[in-house]
Amino acid sequence: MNKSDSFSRNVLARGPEDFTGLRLGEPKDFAAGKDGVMAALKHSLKEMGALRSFRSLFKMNQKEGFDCPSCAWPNPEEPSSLGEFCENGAKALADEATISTIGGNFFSRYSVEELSRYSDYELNRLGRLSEPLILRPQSIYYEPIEWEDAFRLITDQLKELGHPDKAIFYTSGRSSNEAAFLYGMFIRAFGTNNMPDCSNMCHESSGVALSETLGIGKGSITLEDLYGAELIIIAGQNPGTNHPRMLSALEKCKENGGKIISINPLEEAGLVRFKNPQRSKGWIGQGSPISDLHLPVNINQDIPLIKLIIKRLQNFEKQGQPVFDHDFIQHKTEGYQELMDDLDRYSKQELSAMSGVEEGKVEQAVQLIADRKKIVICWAMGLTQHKNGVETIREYVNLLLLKGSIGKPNAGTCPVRGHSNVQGDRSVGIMHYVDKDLNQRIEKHMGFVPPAKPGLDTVGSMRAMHEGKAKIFMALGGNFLMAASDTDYTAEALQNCDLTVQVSTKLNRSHLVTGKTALILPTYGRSEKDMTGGQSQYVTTENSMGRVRQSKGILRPASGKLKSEPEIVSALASAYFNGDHPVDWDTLGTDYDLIRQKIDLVAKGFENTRKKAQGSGYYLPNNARDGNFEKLAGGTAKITINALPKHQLAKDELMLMTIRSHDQFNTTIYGLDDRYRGIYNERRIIMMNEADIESRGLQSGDVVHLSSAYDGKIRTAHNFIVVPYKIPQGNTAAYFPETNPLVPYNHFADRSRTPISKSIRIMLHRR
Ligand SMILES: Nc1nc2c(c(=O)[nH]1)N[C@H]1C(S)=C(S)[C@@H](COP(=O)(O)OP(=O)(O)OC[C@H]3O[C@@H](n4cnc5c(=O)[nH]c(N)nc54)[C@H](O)[C@@H]3O)O[C@H]1N2
Ligand SMILES: Nc1nc2c(c(=O)[nH]1)N[C@H]1C(S)=C(S)[C@@H](COP(=O)(O)OP(=O)(O)OC[C@H]3O[C@@H](n4cnc5c(=O)[nH]c(N)nc54)[C@H](O)[C@@H]3O)O[C@H]1N2
Ligand code: SF4
Ligand SMILES: [Mo]
Repeated sequence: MNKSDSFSRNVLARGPEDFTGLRLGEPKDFAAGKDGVMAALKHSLKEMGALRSFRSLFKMNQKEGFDCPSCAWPNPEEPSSLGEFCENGAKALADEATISTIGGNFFSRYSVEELSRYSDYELNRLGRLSEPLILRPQSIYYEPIEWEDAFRLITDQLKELGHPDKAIFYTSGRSSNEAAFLYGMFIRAFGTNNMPDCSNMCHESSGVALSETLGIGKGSITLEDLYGAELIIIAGQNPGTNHPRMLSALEKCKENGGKIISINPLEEAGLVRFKNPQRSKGWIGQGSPISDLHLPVNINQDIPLIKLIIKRLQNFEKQGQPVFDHDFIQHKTEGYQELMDDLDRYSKQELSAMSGVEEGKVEQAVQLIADRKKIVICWAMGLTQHKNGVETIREYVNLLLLKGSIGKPNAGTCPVRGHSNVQGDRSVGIMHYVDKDLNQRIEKHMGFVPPAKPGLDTVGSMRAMHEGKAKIFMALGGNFLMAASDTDYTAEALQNCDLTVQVSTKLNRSHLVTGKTALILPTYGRSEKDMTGGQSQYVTTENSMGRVRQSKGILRPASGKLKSEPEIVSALASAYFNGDHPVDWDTLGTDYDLIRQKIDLVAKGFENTRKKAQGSGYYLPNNARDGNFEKLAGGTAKITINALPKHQLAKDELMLMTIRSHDQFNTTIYGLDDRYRGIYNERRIIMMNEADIESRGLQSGDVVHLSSAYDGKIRTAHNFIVVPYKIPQGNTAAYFPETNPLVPYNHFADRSRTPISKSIRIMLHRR
């Protein structure tokens, strides 16, 4: 059986016989509460049993415990002893700490071809990977391999490559600072900057926009800033599902008199009301209202909406009622007058029609903004994954700068990060671009000269593999095949490689669509006790707000044959250099304190991490938080001019955003329900406005194929059930990763190169 045949037949063309039994209910108008606690318990008990569940859940996000492996939301200064986790944190833990395992025995019975027929949900359910495995060139069965042999095989192939740039090293954002640092150092010592990471598909647009305008690619606020904000705007983010404990912070803000505006094509349950399970009233009462105002913007029409809001604010100014912070604008920014002049080019009617938000609601938003000075803007993938993701974020930053809401308490930027340590991985050196200062510090403190040529990001890597220019792909975590755009293209790219290596905890489709030879190197999860080098080790992570903290697993590892990520990377480096390198890889890999010492010297802002990461940890420096823009040209923050989006939808086209259900973590599918949206037991659905369903002669429950047409190429995702949903006309939503085959590999955000996963032009075809 040809490995590539099995892929296209089994994954991309799932038929109606694969439907799992859709049930529709009413979308919820609150998040969490009793149902959330029950769902958390159900997953925990099923996967881990009672003892393991209770031991681990109450150590998660506690000072002496381990960091939740799910999202990057920060912990409060004093975590609650009642538990500092949410339903989806509990699911992530249960998923990682499951007692089911699969190893050589299992893989001798199921070929790669047979496993390819499993859905992503079924693959994940098989359990934890328990030993290193190899898929040899002529075989369709994975078989066990000794660790040393695996390292030798990788080393031999790396040496035969001819040029270091023919290798690609991906990172997903779950790796610790220690693992990511060692990995980044090994890759540079090997000789390339080909370090795509999940950020490229995620918050890269935020990084680019914020660096340009405020001089730092991270958010500026702390968790406590949210409590006292006068106004929080939540745009393009679904915190009830993806950052559930954020709702506790929003609840506090409301209790302190703050207001909340949500900007989103969907009215997500978590943004309506929150029943806080840490409080008794969260169990029995109505819960706390969250949003004061919801603006149902059309997909990717945030720029016209914000321009309209700024234009109306400008009106107050023209009438002699100042609503902007002129002192701040004058001393700390540049570009004000240009922006004001530029606004004259647009009519209110035009902006209003594009945004799709009714006038009365825009007026209410304008009033809330005009009257307040301490404003926070939070956002996630709804802003970043568009062709104009960078501009969209810059437009929101304009609003903050005009209001002087940067560099003071209770105000600022809050790009809410995805993976639990995606921000830390960047801070310690996972990046495809070259930072000259970092390179100098590497040379000084690590004793080798890192490459000066920029490397490949995610879309660049896909292309290089597809064109046969890169032949080895290694991944520290993640599921590159299903996360990246254009699934078919990415599959072909990976299959072009001579060797693919995945350091993983659970089986996923990237293990089944591989290079000629494939390796699976199984590793610990965050919750597991790490006794590398015979001593109890801990790692550190950086949360979404830039605080570095220790994380120490407590559970018995899934198998005795696992290695920690730092040990895997150092053993690989040691096998590769065989003693002939200035870095003592072996010693580093077995004593994480030594890695932390190197991080302090090499990564910017880290300092005495060994001591300072204890307890609630320490904040890395942040110029935007301090209101210091000295390092930007002219020493000022930048107010920018951003063009309106241009989509030119053809007559029959609709706009599609690919989003997460409540029962998944990225490509890991925990279950088949999207409880808050009232969609149960099926993932292959498309949410549509009733009028769009009707005008196409369709009905709820009909099955359609989705296709996108870019540059003359038609891409299709088969068999999706039509679900009527409250979404603005012309807009649709479906789940990622099932819809990734529709996202063209060569369409991505300007400058950040993030795939356009939230604004894909599609057509529907009856089955
Ligand atoms: N449980 C769970 N937690 C997670 C994850 C997970 O998969 N599961 N993933 C993690 C990761 S890596 C990330 S990056 C984050 C993702 O967190 P989110 O960004 O919240 O995740 P998405 O489901 O992609 O949701 C995007 C939201 O943006 C809205 N939206 C889409 N397009 C637009 C637009 O053009 N304008 C506006 N204003 N809104 C828009 C959608 O309706 C949706 O509510 O979550 C992290 N946390
Ligand atoms: N269409 C569309 N595409 C998207 C998105 C979207 O919204 N729409 N979102 C994008 C975003 S924001 C992101 S961040 C990417 C996510 O892209 P990735 O980070 O590549 O994907 P994940 O699904 O998070 O990776 C899951 C796998 O990681 C492994 N894993 C889990 N924990 C660990 C660990 O502790 N160590 C190691 N070594 N491995 C571990 C498991 O084997 C698991 O199967 O997807 C992107 N793709
Ligand atoms: S909010 Fe995020 S980090 Fe906190 S427990 Fe939930 S999933 Fe984990
Ligand atoms: Mo992400």
